[in-house]
Amino acid sequence: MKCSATNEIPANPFLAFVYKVLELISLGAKVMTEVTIRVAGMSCGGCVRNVTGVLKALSGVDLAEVSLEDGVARVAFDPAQVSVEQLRGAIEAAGFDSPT
Ligand SMILES: [Cu+2]
Repeated sequence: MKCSATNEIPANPFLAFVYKVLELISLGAKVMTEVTIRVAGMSCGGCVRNVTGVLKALSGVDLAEVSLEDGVARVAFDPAQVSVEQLRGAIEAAGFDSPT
């Protein structure tokens, strides 16, 4: 005989994960994404502070770490509030290049 229960959380692990994420979102937890963006044109610590500043000024950005040596910015952000394209746009608006 087939079970016809309808109110149970699915046993499928992917669906169980989706339910968990939805539960976290409903509790107010932010889902953060981390990305490494290339930044060209930086030559000193002032440039690093500049890029760090414009990234952190965007709402949705929680963390921005810029490396002059590596020419990259590592950003932790909330994808519901800001996109990678907007992060790159802010870097370019500050006078630097963000090659893909
Ligand atoms: Cu500089």
